[in-house]
Amino acid sequence: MKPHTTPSLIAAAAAGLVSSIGLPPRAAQGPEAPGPPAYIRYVTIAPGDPLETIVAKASRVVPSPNQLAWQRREFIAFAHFGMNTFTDREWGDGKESPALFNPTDFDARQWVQVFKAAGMKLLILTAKHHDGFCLWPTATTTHSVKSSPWKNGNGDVVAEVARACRESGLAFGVYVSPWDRHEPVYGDSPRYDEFFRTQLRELLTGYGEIAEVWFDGANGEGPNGRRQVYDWPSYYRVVRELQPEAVIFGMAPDVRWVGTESGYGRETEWSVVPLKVRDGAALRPGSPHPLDDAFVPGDLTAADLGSRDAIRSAAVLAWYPAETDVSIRPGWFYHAKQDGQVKTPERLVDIYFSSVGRNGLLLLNVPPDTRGRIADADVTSLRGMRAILDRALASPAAEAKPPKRAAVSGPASLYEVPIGAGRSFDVALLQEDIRQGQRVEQFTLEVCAAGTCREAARGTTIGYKRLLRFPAVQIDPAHRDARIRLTIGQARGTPVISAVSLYSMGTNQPQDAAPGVTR
Ligand code: FUL
Repeated sequence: MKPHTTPSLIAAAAAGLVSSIGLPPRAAQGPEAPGPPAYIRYVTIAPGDPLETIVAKASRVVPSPNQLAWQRREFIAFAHFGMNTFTDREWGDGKESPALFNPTDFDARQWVQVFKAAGMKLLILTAKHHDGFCLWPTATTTHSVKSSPWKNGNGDVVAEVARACRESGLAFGVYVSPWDRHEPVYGDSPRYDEFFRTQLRELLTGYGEIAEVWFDGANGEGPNGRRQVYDWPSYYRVVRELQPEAVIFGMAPDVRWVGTESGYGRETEWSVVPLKVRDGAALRPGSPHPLDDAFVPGDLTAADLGSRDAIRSAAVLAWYPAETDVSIRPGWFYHAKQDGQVKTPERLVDIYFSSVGRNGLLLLNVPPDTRGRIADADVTSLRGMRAILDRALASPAAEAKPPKRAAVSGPASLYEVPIGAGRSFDVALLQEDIRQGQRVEQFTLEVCAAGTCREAARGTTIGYKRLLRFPAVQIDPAHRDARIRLTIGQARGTPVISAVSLYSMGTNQPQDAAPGVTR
């Protein structure tokens, strides 16, 4: 990507909105500064900025309050439910009769109980998938639950799921597919934009608080053979106005797709990444959503999104963290023939370590069946996953939140945490205080006892949370001085570590970081 600066950015700089090093104004600059840090969602890179300046700028980018609240949810649920559940398909063509939608034993409370017990904090429902069938009685089309036999056309799936979430303290979000294979005005751009904004307004005003709006990038042909040109900024404006605390996933600048649908994030996962901006579009430094008018979706599938090499030629660096979506089954929708292919508890735990444990959020899809309930096989797997995690995380062999910094020299920092004599462990949990930015580029974990230290694991990024599994370490009961030592070998400025904990998972777990192997 070639460096470029938009004319509006130059105007903003001239107006004093952007400081000379490309930072929006901020009350407190240093990581140790008193008081809550003002947030810097993005920085601009001037042509010719040396790498050290770019790295220093990157170190100051932090999440917005909405992004921080989103990140802290860690593990969230996706429910693909709709016309495809009844046609046994993954993508409908929009020609399905609403008469097919007829769950026999719909129970949103059962979904929510299952998700809550699994430790999930938010549920995103496919209010409309690409086939255009709406799970709420919208006024925009007759292609909805209103025309179905379910509850004689008086049902509202969105309302029932939203209510069940609210009753049990789960946050609620909606997937609304912009691609609509049923709607005749799709492809007729201004008319469809208005149609879609109206659907958004219905969803964002009628169902209480919406924590996440999921915008998929699929953009195929509609029933008239035309492809819609979406007016994204106008969609964002509706969300910002009606649900100011929501984050927008996907085709928007709040939360990015991790780049795969496998459930596995990158071992080196940066939340500060280059963002493409539209030439001539305004960045709005004073706004809570400064990137909305300028955002251009980029390729998120690359192996490296945020390293020094990746940020070297950026024009804008933004806080743009990863959401890792994966289905518990091969398909996104329920298919009875996949009942035997539900991911095992062990596989789900491995996915958890490779998503939440790699600075991402895990969005796990668990599709309700034709009854309108979560099937037994999925319930059993989720229970098993939770049991493994609870057992492992119940009693730390060491824990410090935050750990004491034992030394700082240049970018290298040292933290030490005492380990109980006789304890054993094979998992480490590390966290950076991302309110101060994401800074760690390389770290080593050593176990020190009786005057010697030995490496247990090493890695690159930490970010909000890093989980590492390694061969078990047993501390001799006589070694009362045992401690874990975290050395930050390379960082973007002074890192701020907020947690170091050690746990024991036990037998045969996959390894993330064998000693001596750089991850
Ligand atoms: C994709 C869609 O096309 C799939 O059907 C599914 O909804 C997935 C989460 O996003 O792009």
